[in-house]
Amino acid sequence: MSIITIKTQPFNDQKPGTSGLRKGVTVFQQPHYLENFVQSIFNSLEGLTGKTLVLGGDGRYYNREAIQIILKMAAANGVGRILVGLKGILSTPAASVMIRKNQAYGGIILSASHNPGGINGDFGIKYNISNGGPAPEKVTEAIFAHTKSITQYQILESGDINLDHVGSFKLGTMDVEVMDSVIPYLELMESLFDFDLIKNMLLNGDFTMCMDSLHAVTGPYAKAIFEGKLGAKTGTVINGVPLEDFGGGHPDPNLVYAKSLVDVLFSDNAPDFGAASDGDGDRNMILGRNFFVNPSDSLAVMTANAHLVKGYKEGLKGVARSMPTSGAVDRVATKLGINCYETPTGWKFFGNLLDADKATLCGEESFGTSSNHIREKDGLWAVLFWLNILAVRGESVEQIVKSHWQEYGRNFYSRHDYEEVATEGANELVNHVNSQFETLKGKQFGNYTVAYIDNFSYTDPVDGSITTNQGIRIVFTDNSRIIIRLSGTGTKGATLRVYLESYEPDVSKQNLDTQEALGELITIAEEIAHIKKFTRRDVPTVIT
Ligand code: G16
Repeated sequence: MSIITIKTQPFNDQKPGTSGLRKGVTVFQQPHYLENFVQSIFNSLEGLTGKTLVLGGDGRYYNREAIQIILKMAAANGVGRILVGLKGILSTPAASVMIRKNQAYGGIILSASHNPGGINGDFGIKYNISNGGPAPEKVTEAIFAHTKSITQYQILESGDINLDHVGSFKLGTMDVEVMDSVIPYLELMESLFDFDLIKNMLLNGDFTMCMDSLHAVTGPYAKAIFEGKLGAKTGTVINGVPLEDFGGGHPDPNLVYAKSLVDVLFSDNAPDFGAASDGDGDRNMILGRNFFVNPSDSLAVMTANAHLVKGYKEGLKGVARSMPTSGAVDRVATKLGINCYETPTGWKFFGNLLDADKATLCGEESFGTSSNHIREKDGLWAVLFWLNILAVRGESVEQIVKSHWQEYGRNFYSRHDYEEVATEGANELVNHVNSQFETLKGKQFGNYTVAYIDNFSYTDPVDGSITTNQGIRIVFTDNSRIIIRLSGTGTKGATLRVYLESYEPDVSKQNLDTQEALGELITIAEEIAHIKKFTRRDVPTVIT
């Protein structure tokens, strides 16, 4: 086996987005494309020689090929040991567990998360640092800088490693361990939640649930936890076999792409509880019988009930949410007397807060919630958190959320996505809104008056780093908000996200339909941003 050096030229489109580099599979399949990015990761890491890395992915098309390439490149770049997920499978939260448990130097996760897979779908790669979390911006910027000047990469000439069995191998001087990540993940979950109580609810009561893994990575983990350890009946986990193309579906747990689960939960004989997770297992959607829990509300309810959950009984140090996430959790934090931090979109911004013990729970409107147990968001963790609350309180999901609204008031909240619109139009829309920064303040729109308009920037309270241009906020005098930003995870054209929020303390008005309650704000957003004109769409692709 010898190390060979391959000459290459930079690609000009390897800037990581909100969460790693995401492109179409065919882009990654171009000669040298993956290799350039992987070598740039290695080039940007100091002191990598002899260290341990974690490697795996969400099982999508090109996962196995990419793993073999990365293994050979790691061996050629002096990595000491690599822990690889069995069959190449590693959910994003399990990768975080493996990095932390094995005190690895970092990890490479192959995933395009909720984006569709298959030969015509998307692929992605992200680097996680030694705390188990996504690389912060200074690391991704260093990787990007290397992609722009790369001239060669190193790779070991060798055969492939058998990923289908647990075992230890040698690749040059590097040790390769193929590991089943379900085991350490399950052990961590058992330490955080009252499995006996949940098991009792699943076995002895008339409680029923359905977990939809959308043919993505969580299938093996969900089966081991719910049908194995917790004794739920076979069939509780649906779409539990990971497929390279996610069965042709879109592995995004929301009301549109997980519609078949939503239909089950809104049918006559609906189970008490439903949940879904995404391509790489870090997102979650929570449903009750005939009831959808908005992710922003989910974070607030989890925060308010954390004292009932085994691993969080000692109390929370603080909470954090991304800027576009509703302020529902802020109200709970105020009552608990803890800090609530507001960060830009992207899980990487929570890492410092968690490391510094400033926050215990974090969450985002984009169906992500997690805690300080790892440094990624964690879909199945959120499902277990909810099950633990349900088992303690013995009430339905709907009762729990509605009593929460009664106590704290309801933050009506919705996100309108316009996916894959022309980039030019999306940029023009943003410029058009930016051009109104001087004129909008104080302007009245029906019942609403603009208090201020700005572009969100964030100063990290731990390391002082500053991140600017994180979304336009139009905030009204009653604290209602319209937020406009472009997604950093799409791969085709641009995806416009419009976030809408208003607060309703009056219990008699809390049962309104969300879109109805936000109707006036939706009209104002159109008036200010001319969404239809710039996107050339009459309606959003996805409404959450
Ligand atoms: C990623 C990030 C999240 C972010 C989401 C949406 O999630 O980790 O923090 O909220 O993308 O980002 P955007 O609005 O820029 O598309 P995932 O699950 O795709 O890794």
